[in-house]
Amino acid sequence: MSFKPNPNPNPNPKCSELEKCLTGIVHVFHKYAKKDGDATKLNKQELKCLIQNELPNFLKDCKDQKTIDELMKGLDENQDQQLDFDEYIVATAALAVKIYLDTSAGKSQPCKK
Ligand SMILES: [Ca+2]
Repeated sequence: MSFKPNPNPNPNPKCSELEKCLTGIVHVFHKYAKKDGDATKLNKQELKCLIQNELPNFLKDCKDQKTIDELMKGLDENQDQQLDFDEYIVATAALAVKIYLDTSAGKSQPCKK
């Protein structure tokens, strides 16, 4: 199956906040997954780049290779050493749950609205 990332990742300005956020989640996956030519999966290096560039506040303690290795192992459900979109979206949802729980508990957020 051929795959073509959307050349225009900027959502329509009329899109709602949630629509823009969801589009952004997909765009970030495409942006990093395509670096090795296979736009359908994130390898370990692509995951590391994604974390360093896109989650510098949320995962600031996940920058060393050992932590990246452990994170990949934990997220890689089918153990193929790569993250497909399903595995990525589970990780993204888990982060959203953590943000929700922290917000509900009154903890401060690094990226407050
Ligand atoms: Ca995998």
